[in-house]
Amino acid sequence: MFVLSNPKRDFIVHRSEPLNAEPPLDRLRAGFVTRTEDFYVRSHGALPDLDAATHKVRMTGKVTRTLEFTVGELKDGFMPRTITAVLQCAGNRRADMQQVEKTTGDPWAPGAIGNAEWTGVPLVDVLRAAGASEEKDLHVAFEAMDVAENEGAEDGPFGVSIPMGKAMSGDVLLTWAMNGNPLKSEHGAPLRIIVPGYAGVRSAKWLGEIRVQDKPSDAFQQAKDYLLFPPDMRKETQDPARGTTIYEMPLNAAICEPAAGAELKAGRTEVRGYAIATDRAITRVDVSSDGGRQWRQATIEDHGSARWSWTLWHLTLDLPVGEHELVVRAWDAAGQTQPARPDDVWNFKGYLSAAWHRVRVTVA
Ligand SMILES: Nc1nc2c(c(=O)[nH]1)N[C@H]1C(S)=C(S)[C@@H](COP(=O)(O)O)O[C@H]1N2
Ligand SMILES: [Mo]
Repeated sequence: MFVLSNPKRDFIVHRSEPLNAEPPLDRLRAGFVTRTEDFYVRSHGALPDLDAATHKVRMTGKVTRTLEFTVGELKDGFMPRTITAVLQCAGNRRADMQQVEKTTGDPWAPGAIGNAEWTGVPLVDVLRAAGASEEKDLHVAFEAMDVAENEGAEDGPFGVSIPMGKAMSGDVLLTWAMNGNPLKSEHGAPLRIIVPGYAGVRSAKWLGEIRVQDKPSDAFQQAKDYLLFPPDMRKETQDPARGTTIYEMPLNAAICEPAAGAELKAGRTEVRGYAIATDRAITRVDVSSDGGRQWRQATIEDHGSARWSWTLWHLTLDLPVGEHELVVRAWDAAGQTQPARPDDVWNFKGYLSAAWHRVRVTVA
């Protein structure tokens, strides 16, 4: 891990070719909407160089009319919509899981997440224009223009799929803009899909083809990777039949400030972070300063009804001199909370790391 400047200044870089990097957590927590320059990047292969003026995306498969469109044609032909939604990597917070036992994948801190304003056209409108079959057991597959480096398998075009029911929801967007500006190339220009509530991997960047089909994508990312495995499974023995495809993301929360290892002055300390419950409201955020024995409730910041966004929270603590373990856990509208220890959810790919987040600080 080293720090590199362009295109993401002072990011924590897990890999530079292709860029895999996350922002420092105080910058992540700077606003309800994450600035594009503070938004993580997760890429499986080299950036494809696509010309927005001429690049065409095709819609094929179980449709009555095959469609082909540039971004310009999509903008001209359909009503745009803007949705504020979190995009979050299934490997967010993997570093915590790696303290239990090594996993595959990069050691993401809690920064592989961001909340952006995405502008595009609802996928459902384009599916209807193509006369797509809407049967519930169908899948909509996204094939991208980048060649993914696949661990333990041959390189191949990045590909994923989502169930038809989700594709028809109206909130899944064929997206050309992020935070009011055209998508940056590292975020999928000229056109990507945004699937609110699902793991980031389903939000394919650099779209090439959208296919309506009767089974999930057989691309590596869909069929072999991004599966949640039971704890006994190891890299050497992995059997995709025993894995569960990761679509919706679990309840999670993280402390963004103070930073892990911070040396603080005695007195008032502002603890700030995010929580997310994926299509449920966050009803309570508990913060402990003694490793999780006693808890206080943080103030939940109100940003109106933002169905697919995160929830920001803060709490002022008065910490005495000494070492402290700050802990956060969130509760959702179904009365669920997070597991206490990463041991409880460990899996060899290090996905869905959503145990209580712990940050050690020293007060002098
Ligand atoms: N074509 C393509 N789409 C992709 C990826 C990729 O490597 N190639 N990475 C996926 C993963 S795992 C995540 S978490 C998000 C990251 O999006 P971002 O880089 O815009 O933050 O994009 C997803 N879409
Ligand atoms: Mo991801």
